[in-house]
Amino acid sequence: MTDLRQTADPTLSPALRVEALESLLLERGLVDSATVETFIRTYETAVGPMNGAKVVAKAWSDPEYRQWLLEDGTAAIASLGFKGPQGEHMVVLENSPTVHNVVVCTLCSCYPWPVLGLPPSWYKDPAYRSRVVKEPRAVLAEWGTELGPDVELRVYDSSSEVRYLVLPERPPGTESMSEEELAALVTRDAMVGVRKVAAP
Ligand SMILES: [Co+2]
Repeated sequence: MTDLRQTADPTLSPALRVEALESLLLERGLVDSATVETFIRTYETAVGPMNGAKVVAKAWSDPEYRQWLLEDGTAAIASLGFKGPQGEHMVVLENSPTVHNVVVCTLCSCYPWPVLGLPPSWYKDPAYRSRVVKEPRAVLAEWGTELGPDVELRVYDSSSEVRYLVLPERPPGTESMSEEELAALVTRDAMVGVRKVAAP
């Protein structure tokens, strides 16, 4: 049997603690392994950054949708079918030539699941979580994102009910591209704000 104390033992790695917690839930019949499997498969295959990319491409192509997205992110995103846990209160942050937004959860790993899937390991890394607040320009530079001194850098902390999605700048040379072609350019990293969307 799994020991409940293992789930809260700070000397164990998060992975081991999660494993202990999962074993415990299974042993006590609180979840069944099929449900856990389905959940993991769903977030690996059906839900991921491809959803957020569709939102961004639509906002780039349709000014009315963009306006709605910035005013009521939750409803505009749900209209494309993307909703569920960790997406109940969505706020969309628009990047521009003068403002660059980047998202973090300083407390843990809050992340907008319906549009980005599960968070990557670097997002959960304590180093990213503390440094992006203290020295955001240095962190972004390490991602290859150099911002001019005239660009205002805003760091958004997800440590509440709100989950953020960055609307990156549309790169030059994409004027004639379809929504589908645009979506293929949009990356997870750009929607968290650590990178820009590269020109094709
Ligand atoms: Co969190």
